[in-house]
Amino acid sequence: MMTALALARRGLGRVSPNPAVGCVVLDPGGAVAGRGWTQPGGRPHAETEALARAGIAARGGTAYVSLEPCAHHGETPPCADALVAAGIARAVIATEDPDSRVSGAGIAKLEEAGIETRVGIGRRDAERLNAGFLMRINSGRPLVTLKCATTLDGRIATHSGESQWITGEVARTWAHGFRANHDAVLTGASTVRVDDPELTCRLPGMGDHTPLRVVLDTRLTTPLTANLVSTARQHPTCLITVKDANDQRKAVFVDCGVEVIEVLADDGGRPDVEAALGVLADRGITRVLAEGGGQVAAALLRANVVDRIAWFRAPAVIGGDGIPVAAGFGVDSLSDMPRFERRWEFAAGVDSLEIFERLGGAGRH
Ligand code: AOF
Ligand code: ZN
Repeated sequence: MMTALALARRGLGRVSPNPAVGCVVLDPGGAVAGRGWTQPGGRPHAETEALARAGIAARGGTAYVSLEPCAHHGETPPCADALVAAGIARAVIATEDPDSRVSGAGIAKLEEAGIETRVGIGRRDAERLNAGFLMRINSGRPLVTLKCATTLDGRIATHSGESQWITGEVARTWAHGFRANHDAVLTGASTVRVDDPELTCRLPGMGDHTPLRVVLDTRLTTPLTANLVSTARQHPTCLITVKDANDQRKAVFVDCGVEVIEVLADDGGRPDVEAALGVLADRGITRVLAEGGGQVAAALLRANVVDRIAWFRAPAVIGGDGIPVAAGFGVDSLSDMPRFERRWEFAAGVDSLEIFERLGGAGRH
């Protein structure tokens, strides 16, 4: 199952709105006969791929699948039927698929066909891996990972706004890897103005892993000369602004290939982040990497939608006049603080990377 999960992970960022699933088929003697994972675009599914490789070796064998096989006729026939037809004797499944078209029906099909079926092996890891898919189905929004790159004292720039580069080359390479396994990357218009990021995945051979690029832009002030705008025809880009945006300004962006989406304003007059995430979920986005500045971080934290934090820290100190990682967001008492727990820590060259998960929140099942 750990192998199936590792295969599944390959799909993250490329399969939405589908889950990233992995499958390992063993022959009756227990040797690996076929491996598969959900393909870019979400199809073919993992099981079809693994069974195709296993061929007749699957007969009487075992299938390890990181998610309940589907039971519905989509563009491809149900994976549960494919496992039955291949003559699989035993199925080991990490967790159920909450999609209403599946939701237990895949397991039922296997059992009805006499396949010995076990569910729950590796459940926690499978749920963590597909937390984005599960979040979209269960809560109508994508999983949100906040990426920060700060000094030890949590600063992202000096008081004059100088921010490039606080963390080193290795940390930045990791950050490109994060882009690759997310469906969308989210930033704010002021970050676009100041840093002019491309928000692409520039890892060798992974140029086509660039996620949808999304800018929260209250007044449509993103410069037309910004890298994001000039590359919008190569990499899908959208601006999320508030309702009743200036039509002329909107048209200019649309002409550049940038999509403009209007959502309700929050009490500060900015695009409401929950509404923005809802719109992204409606478009099939399951995993969002937030790479903005202090305003976007504060808005997400205030709305309590930060599920994970990927925090790169450079061994350096700016001091109190530097710009903090999150602007104020109304924490008056410690009991109001969003709290996280540290899940992993890594050395990223000279910097450190810690991954946190919201306490009691996404990814903890
Ligand atoms: C599987 N194996 O590898 C994946 C599954 O639009 P369709 O027809 O591709 O169906 C999408 C649904 O199929 C998705 O919501 C989820 O329930 C399931 N995804 N199932 O057996 C896979 N990716
Ligand atoms: Zn399937």
